[in-house]
Amino acid sequence: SLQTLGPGALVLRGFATAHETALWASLQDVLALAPFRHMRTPGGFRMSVAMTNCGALGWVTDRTGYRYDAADPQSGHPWPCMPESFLRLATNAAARGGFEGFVPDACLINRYAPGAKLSLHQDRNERDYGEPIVSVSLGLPAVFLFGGLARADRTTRVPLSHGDVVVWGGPARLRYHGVLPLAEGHHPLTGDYRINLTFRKAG
Ligand code: MD3
Ligand code: FE
Repeated sequence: SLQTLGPGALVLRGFATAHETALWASLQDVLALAPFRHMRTPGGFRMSVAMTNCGALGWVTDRTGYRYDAADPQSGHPWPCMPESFLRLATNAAARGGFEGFVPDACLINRYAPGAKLSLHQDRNERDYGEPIVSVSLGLPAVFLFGGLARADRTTRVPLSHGDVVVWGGPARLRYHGVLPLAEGHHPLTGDYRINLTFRKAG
C-alpha cells in the first residue's frame, strides 16, 4: 500500500517483508565487521540506540560532533560495503517515491532495545538535501514522531511496523522527527529489538 504522511513523506507498508531473509543475512555480514555500539553525543551522553554503518560513508557522533566518516572509529577500517540486497531495496523504494536513480553511499543502522528512543532532531549532515532518505523498519514496532521545520512545531505519531519502508524527500527532508521509547516485545526475525536501516546519499 501507498500512504502519504504529508508532502514528501511516503510510507510503503510491508515493502521490505518479502526480502526479510536476505536483508537479515546481509545485516549479519555487516555486523561481523562493524558491531553495534552506543555512540556518545557531543554533550557527552551515551545514546540509548546502538548504531553501526555500511557503505562508503558512515554517520558517527562523539565529543567533537556529528559527521560522516569513511572509517569506523572503533576499528580504523573502512565501513563494510553496502550489501546488494540493501542497495536494491533502497533504490526500488526511492523510485516508487518518485526519486529515480537514488544511489545511497551510506546506510546508518539503528538498533532499539525496549526503552531506547531517539529524541526529536533533523538530519542535516548530508551534503545535498535534494536527495531523499529511505528508512526500513525491521522487527518490533515503534511509534515515530513526525514534526515540522521548527523544533517547537507540533508532532504527529506514526506507527512503524516490521517491513515498513518510508521515503522522505523534498519538503519533508528537513522536518524534525524522532522515535518514542520502544515497548517490550518479541519478534521472530529480530528477537527483542527493532532495527532501522536509513539509506542516505551523504557525500
Ligand atoms: C524524516 N532514524 O537515523 S527513520 C535517523 O527509526 C532516524 O531509527 C529513525 O531518524 C529510526 O536519523 C527514523 C525515519 C526517518 C529518517 C530520516 C528522516 C525520517 C526522516 C529525515 C527527514 C525527515
Ligand atoms: Fe533522523
